[in-house]
Amino acid sequence: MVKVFLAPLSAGSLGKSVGTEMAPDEIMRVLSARFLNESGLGVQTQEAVIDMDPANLEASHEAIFEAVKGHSFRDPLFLLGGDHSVTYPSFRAFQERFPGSGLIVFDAHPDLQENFKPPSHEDYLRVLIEEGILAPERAVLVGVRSFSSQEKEFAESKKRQGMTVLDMKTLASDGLWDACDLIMEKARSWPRAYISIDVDVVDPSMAPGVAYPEPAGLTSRELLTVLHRLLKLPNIAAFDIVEAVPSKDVAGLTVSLAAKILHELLSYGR
Ligand SMILES: [Mn+2]
Repeated sequence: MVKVFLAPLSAGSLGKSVGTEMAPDEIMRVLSARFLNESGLGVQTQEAVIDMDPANLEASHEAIFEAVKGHSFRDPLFLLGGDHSVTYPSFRAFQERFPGSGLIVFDAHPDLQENFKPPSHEDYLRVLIEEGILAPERAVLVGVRSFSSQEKEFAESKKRQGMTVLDMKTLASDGLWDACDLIMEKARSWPRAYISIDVDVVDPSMAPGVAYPEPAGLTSRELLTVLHRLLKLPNIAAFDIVEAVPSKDVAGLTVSLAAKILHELLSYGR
């Protein structure tokens, strides 16, 4: 049995991803009806619901921090959000467990807005970097295609310090295979890698149930191709899947994509 942590949280979304608290249950419901994944494996899961307080973001983050800190890591961490702010406490606990680790984020947006407290889904990545929890040279952003000017400025300054930004334009012109090579070369130098997937990295035609649909993203197959390749890394120890909003979904496409992604990730190391 592989443990899957559920963090039904939308309090970190500044009122914009309301409904994402419904995603973990929906994703697990769809997952339970699936047969084998594309590697021919059917992996049994056990849910571990993390107690969220919708009125208290800091307390919710603390609960996620404690849950991740208490994880055995005999299997990787699998965490379902919830809005993207869940990655803040989760990576913080991960970093305490495996110092010097890196974070690979798939997202249409960089989540690098001005730091305000407590960290939200618009600035969690900036907070991780500014608080020194994540060194810029161990941050990799993949699939981004919409920046505010403030985010652009921050990203450029962190790129000079080693942050990797494989934006959608670069992915499309240089190809996914080159991008994978680059990510894997970086990740191999870290003790452990954490992969965070905001489902809005996928094109809204295939993942419409998100707070900020951003056109011209990865296809669902392209995302899976990259993930299948990254799963060959020996040192991945955590995955999260965030920002699906079931109430905005069309024909269950986004939830079923999130469930399929999780299904593929569950075979890591097996
Ligand atoms: Mn995000």
